[in-house]
Amino acid sequence: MPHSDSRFSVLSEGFATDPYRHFGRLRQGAPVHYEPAIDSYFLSRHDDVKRVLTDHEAFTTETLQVRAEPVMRGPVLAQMTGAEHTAKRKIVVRAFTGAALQDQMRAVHANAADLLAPFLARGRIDLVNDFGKPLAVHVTLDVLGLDRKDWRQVAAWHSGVAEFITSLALTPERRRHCLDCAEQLEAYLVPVIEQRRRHPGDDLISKLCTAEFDGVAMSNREVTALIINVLAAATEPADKTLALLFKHLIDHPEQLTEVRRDLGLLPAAIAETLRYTPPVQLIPRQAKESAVFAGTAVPAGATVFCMIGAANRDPGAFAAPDTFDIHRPDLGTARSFTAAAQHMAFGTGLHQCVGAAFARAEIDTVAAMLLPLLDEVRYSPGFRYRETGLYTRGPVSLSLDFAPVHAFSPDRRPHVGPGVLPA
Ligand code: 2IO
Repeated sequence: MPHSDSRFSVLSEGFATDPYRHFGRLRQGAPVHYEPAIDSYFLSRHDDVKRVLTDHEAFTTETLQVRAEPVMRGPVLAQMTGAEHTAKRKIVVRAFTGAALQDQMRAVHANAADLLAPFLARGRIDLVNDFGKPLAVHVTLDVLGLDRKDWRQVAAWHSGVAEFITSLALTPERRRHCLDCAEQLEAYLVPVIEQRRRHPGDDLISKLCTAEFDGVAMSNREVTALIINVLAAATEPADKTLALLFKHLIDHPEQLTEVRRDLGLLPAAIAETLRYTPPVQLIPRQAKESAVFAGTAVPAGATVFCMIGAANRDPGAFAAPDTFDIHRPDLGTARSFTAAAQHMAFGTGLHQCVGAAFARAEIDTVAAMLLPLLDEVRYSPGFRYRETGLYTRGPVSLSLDFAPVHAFSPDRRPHVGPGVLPA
């Protein structure tokens, strides 16, 4: 029998307002929580989540055929296994590490400086809507090699795609809207793909177009799916992570002071932000055979959601898990952006995020530019903090006041934290 508490639902308003308040009770009282309305199981313990994500034979990504493929327009990396997965994953990893990463951080720095400039003399910025969201899209367009002038259109299509993959239930109207966005995005991408096949450049789309697997190039459909995969994965969590980092530092002024004094602490602050408030809260899997967790059986074929926010605050994995502490000894900062990470904000196992090193470098570069400029940073008067999202979760807005800056000339060189670039 599924363990379900009729009084509690992860689909309730109370849970949506503050899921963190409920995680302890879930881990202890209902570590395998069944949600009848969506016929899915929610796992909240660190051990159980780790088991599901590392045993990719027993817990497959087949559910992405219905949860992602309709808007990705084809299979994403996370759906692949074996030699195909290894080969295609390598293409994408290469595009996000080493020399490519160095070039990308120059673009991140330039984009951030451009977006920030108009707000500096005003002494007020909404870090989500004025800065983080447009920045995430600009950076992703640069990486892919798409035209920055199309950013508003691409951002709108991305919203539809993201809504589809991150909704636990969609009305037929919203579903149609999301599919329309995806179809228009695909129609926009296909001519670009065809052009890059003829005239490849250094961008990721060109690399995907020219790469061969078993001597055969990928079809337009395969390339499209991987482009939308990267678009969603690089855009959707970025503004959330940046805003959450600033929120936690503002809420812990002594840690903010320390990070300001030593920007080398940023990777630890980013890793702790990802542990404490992961922007991706849920990772779905499908049980191949029936499986038992904490004495409760999950049937074969069941959809299982790994609750990353709950696992990251499991006292069995982290001491004083509800405390934000960039110096926590059990964080393991150096490992936090690798397969050995103790927190699971990037997932873990075979399909662990390919963009982890990119994410770290992006947030590090941007935060290192913002911190010295946003002197006396604080919440704007009357600002009310609110988060939304059950799947991806982050601040709705983050309106900040700071000492106005009149002469702005950002350092031409991006700050680079230790270990971001290979020596
Ligand atoms: C895009 C939630 C944006 C991924 C997904 C269908 C596959 C995969 C993820 C992350 C972030 C998204 N899942 N990235 O959770 O590529």
